[in-house]
Amino acid sequence: MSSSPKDKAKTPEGFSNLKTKTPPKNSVGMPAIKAAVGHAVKYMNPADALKISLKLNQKGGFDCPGCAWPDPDDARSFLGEYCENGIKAMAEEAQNKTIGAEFFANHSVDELAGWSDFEIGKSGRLSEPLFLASGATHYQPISWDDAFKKVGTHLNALDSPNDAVFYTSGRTTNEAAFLYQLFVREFGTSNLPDCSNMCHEASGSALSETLGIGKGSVTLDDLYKAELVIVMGQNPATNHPRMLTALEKCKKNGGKIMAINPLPEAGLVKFTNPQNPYKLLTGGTKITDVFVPITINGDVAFIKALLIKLLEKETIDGGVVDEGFIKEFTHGYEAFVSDLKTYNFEDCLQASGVSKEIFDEAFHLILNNNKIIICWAMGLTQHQNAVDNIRELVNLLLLKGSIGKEGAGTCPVRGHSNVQGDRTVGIWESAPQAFLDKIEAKYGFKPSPKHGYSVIDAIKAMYEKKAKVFFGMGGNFISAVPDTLYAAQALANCNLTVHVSTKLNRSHLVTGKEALILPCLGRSEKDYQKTGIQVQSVENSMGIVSSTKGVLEPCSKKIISEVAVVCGMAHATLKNRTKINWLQYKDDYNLVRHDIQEVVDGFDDYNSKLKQPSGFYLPNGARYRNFKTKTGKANFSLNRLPKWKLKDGELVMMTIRSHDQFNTTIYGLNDRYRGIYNERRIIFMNRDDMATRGFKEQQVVNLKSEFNGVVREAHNFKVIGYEIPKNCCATYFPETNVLVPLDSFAHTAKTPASKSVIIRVEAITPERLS
Ligand SMILES: Nc1nc2c(c(=O)[nH]1)N[C@H]1C(S)=C(S)[C@@H](COP(=O)(O)OP(=O)(O)OC[C@H]3O[C@@H](n4cnc5c(=O)[nH]c(N)nc54)[C@H](O)[C@@H]3O)O[C@H]1N2
Ligand SMILES: Nc1nc2c(c(=O)[nH]1)N[C@H]1C(S)=C(S)[C@@H](COP(=O)(O)OP(=O)(O)OC[C@H]3O[C@@H](n4cnc5c(=O)[nH]c(N)nc54)[C@H](O)[C@@H]3O)O[C@H]1N2
Ligand SMILES: [Mo]
Repeated sequence: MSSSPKDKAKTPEGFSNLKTKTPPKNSVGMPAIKAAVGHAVKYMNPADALKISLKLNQKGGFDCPGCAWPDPDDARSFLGEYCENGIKAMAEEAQNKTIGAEFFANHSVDELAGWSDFEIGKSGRLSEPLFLASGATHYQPISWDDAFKKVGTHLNALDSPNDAVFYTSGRTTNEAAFLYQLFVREFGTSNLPDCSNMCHEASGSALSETLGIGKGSVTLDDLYKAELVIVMGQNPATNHPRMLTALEKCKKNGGKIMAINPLPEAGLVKFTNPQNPYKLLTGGTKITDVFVPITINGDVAFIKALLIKLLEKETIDGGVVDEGFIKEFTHGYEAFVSDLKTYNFEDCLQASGVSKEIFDEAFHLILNNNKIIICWAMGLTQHQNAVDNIRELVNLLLLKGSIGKEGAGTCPVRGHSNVQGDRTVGIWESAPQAFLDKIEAKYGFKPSPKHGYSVIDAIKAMYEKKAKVFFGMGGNFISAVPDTLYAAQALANCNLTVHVSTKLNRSHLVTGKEALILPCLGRSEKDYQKTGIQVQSVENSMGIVSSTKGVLEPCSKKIISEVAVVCGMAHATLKNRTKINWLQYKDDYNLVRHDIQEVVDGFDDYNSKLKQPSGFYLPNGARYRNFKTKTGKANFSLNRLPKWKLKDGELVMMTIRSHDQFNTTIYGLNDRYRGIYNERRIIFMNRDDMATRGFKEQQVVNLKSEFNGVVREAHNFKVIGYEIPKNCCATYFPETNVLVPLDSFAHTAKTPASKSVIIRVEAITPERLS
């Protein structure tokens, strides 16, 4: 009997062979080089590995499919603008193994679902299109033509175009993303959920409302020139390693760094630049001047405490706030000040979990510096009050006049390498009407003005059988989304699930009645088309658009580009209903860019500007104090302290990344910077919280979350005593996504609150273990 969708969606509950060490204080350095080389040698052909490391993030090379951190505009170091996790990302994509018909004949879907995510990922690159027929146990090869026909038949059989969901992960290039959303809109729906919904959506909401642009305002150069950089809710040594080079440069120029994080993450403490041989020998740079060990979701409280003290000081001594800036460029200051007066400093400090001593150090750094940048990532965006988190940090910057000038501003550090670009070119379930009007003017069809499903809405719609076809452009939906078991049923309710992918993942195994895997080229591979090898483009975290061109031969002759997938699917689905000559685009991507230029602001002379070696900056009003908000000014906002309270025995859990994973892709089983080896099913706990519960180191426990009366469980985790504030704990994503309630999400943005999941931890009795 075949296992249920829920069983297939869960990560296997067995243990590996856990070893622990004291977490190191230093990051990167020699161990990082060793780890990177180890991965490259193990999974890639040596010649490919060399080609890749010379071209990664180089001008005229290809953009690393790892994170979205920008490359320097000027000189780029030899060895590539490279980092350990960039090399791991490449080793993952440019694997020397491929899987196709034979592999899938040998392994049933059920069997593969029993493999760990690590084993699934290491099976190899997908090398041909595959089809899972209704009731079948194994995927079988299918031709591209038949695959496109299948998609078209299913889509055209729907009662309404709104019964299909078109997901996007953030690796898709501008060209593929633009065509994809164009197809979806011509097909007739706005159902374009994307990984951003689970990632920086709260940043986009908060920044658009307060500063008039959903992106950050700073450039790399600003980071070098800042007097103070605050890194909040972010673990750069693992997730954006090249950011540490920028922080090091900032420090060299006299800047200070403050980190606000429940965990003393290794890279925040000390960093050894892998490109600096002297530093490799002498042991690195101390990065953080003040480390603030905040309680999970204590950020609004902490910033409020700072704001209260800054205004007190202003009243006594003056000269603290930037009056000129506030008067000329902001709106809502008086309301903000009177609202702040309703809060008490001690209450806020207590809610933040920070000691008065550390608060004072942080306060003085902010008081004494006026060029401040705040960087943040998932530690701020994945809470119910995520939008408040970001609006409150904007309040702090506005008060100090720290926006729209050199060395100051907002820096939401994006995740996927082109997640920002995808949104810019139209992957947006609630795209502004002005954008839709431009599509209508250019192509002559009227895009649906109705907002489509975000990720959470899409899951519900599939669960309720309102949506019946799921199409994923990249990503690993079932493992990335909250509430894994509910989502599994949602996908299983579909008539067809389709994934455009480079690698096998769990989403291919938790299917609708029928399923397709459409294998595509990765960033590192040459994209041969009729007019020659194609160049594509991406936008990084700081709004720079640059070209990317693969250097390796494709891993199989039967895989095609994402652009070609969209063109083939659009042609087969829309037939003579279309107003667009779909097949022309895949022959020449210049045509796609030509269209983007006409529809999206900021892309004038796209094709020629893309030839500039460092790419080009998109317009950014906030960078120049041109705030395109409803009031025409930068808006102060009023934010509340979070309301949730722990009951006796409960802990608040954040689901985070280990050092050896890229989201749901598991590179390996270690988390070197936290001293964890060979295991992912662990829970980091404060030692006092362990003692209260009578837990020993490596005790095996089950985790339970209860939300609105529904209990969710995750089994078999080993307890690790760790330097984490009391009442807080941490586990790895995606193993604990089963515990994240679908209905616990950020107001306005709908980002799942996967950094504040309230749980209980229960010891497993020895009898149950055996
Ligand atoms: N190698 C690698 N690189 C990646 C990724 C990857 O998985 N692997 N993923 C990419 C993607 S898509 C993204 S979005 C980014 C993610 O980059 P990060 O946001 O750095 O990733 P997380 O592991 O989720 O780490 C969240 C951090 O926030 C802290 N934190 C949690 N809750 C709170 C809180 O309430 N307040 C504060 N102040 N801090 C908190 C955690 O301790 C942790 O250090 O990285 C991108 N780059
Ligand atoms: N609990 C919890 N859940 C989370 C998070 C968390 O912190 N905690 N983080 C959230 C965040 S920030 C994000 S961004 C999402 C990530 O969600 P997703 O973007 O959906 O997940 P990924 O793991 O990045 O997707 C990996 C898959 O993408 C495919 N892939 C890789 N490269 C390419 C390519 O070039 N083209 C195509 N077509 N496919 C490719 C491969 O098949 C691979 O298996 O997860 C979210 N989920
Ligand atoms: Mo992300």
